[in-house]
Amino acid sequence: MKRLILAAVAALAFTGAAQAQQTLAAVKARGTLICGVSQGFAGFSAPDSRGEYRGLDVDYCRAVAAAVLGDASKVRYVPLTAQARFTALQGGEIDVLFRNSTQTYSRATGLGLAQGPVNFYDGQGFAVRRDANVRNVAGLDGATICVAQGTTHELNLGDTFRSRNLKFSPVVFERIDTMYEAFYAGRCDAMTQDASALAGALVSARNPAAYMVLPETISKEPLGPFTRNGDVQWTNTIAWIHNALVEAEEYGVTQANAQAQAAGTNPTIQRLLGATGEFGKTLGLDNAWALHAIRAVGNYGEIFERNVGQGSPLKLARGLNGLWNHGGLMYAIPFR
Ligand SMILES: N[C@@H](CCC(=O)N[C@@H](CS)C(=O)NCC(=O)O)C(=O)O
Repeated sequence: MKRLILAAVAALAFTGAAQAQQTLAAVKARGTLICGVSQGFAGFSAPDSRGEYRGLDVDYCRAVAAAVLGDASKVRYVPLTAQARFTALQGGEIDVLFRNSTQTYSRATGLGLAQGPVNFYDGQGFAVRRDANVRNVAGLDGATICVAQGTTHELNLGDTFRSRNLKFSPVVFERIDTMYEAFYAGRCDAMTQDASALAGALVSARNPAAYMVLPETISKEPLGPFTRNGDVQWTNTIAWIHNALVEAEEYGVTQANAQAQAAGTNPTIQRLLGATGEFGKTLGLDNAWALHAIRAVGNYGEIFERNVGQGSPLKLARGLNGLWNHGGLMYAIPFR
């Protein structure tokens, strides 16, 4: 009997592992990538005036579709709240989550999910009304603070204020749009979230000049993709697409010149773009997968500048998101 039960458990575990391995094959068979994104904040993932999703996270979804399916437009976007995002991935509703999600120990070890490489180094910030004359976090002592449920921010807020002996009253929201409305209506003295998300929110406020983001951040928020545990091939695919976008920036391969560079003579660039070697085969992709991705969305620097940098209303500086040889943390693993 015991042996039977053990065999059944082993069979179940095997089925689970086999299922977990199937995302790449499932995406190819379906012909569409199902990408989990936010419900909408400017710069990362938000529908534009024509209803088309745009942003840094969206460009990653498009890069994956281009690399895997050869067509960046073959993406179905699933907008998810902070609360719902990980269950949607666990339950197989989405193939990958690109939703300003912070990588942490408990998310890595407790959720049955795999964390991909960091594609945006962020930190938790605070937005206040300019006329409130608050200039730093200490100035928020006794403040009412709007915060989103199911985020790293709830915990960071409590930890920071307690350890600095500051008092605060949290007002917790499940939906981000209701949080913004509450803040703009003056129901809280400050609203807290990732500094990038605050910048994105304020550009679409009715009167952006009335608000400011405090220069101080209180946490590390390494944002990146999540996939299901046990699907090494798919997790690798997502990781190497990010790597390719960063490597492309380092080697000066751009959306405009990628095709010409593939026919050039630099051996690193030729391997990256699939002109030599068989780096597509080991991932289960077309040899020109990185070329497809870069032609669709550009290199990491182009993605950054277009969506959140100088080419966008957010105008965020590269900072930690610069290349490693320009003082940042973006460092691609070599294509060897
Ligand atoms: N990076 C943080 C926060 C991510 C997050 O969900 N932020 C909220 C606001 S603080 C958001 O962007 N919501 C957008 C939405 O719900 O569409 C995390 O992973 O917990």
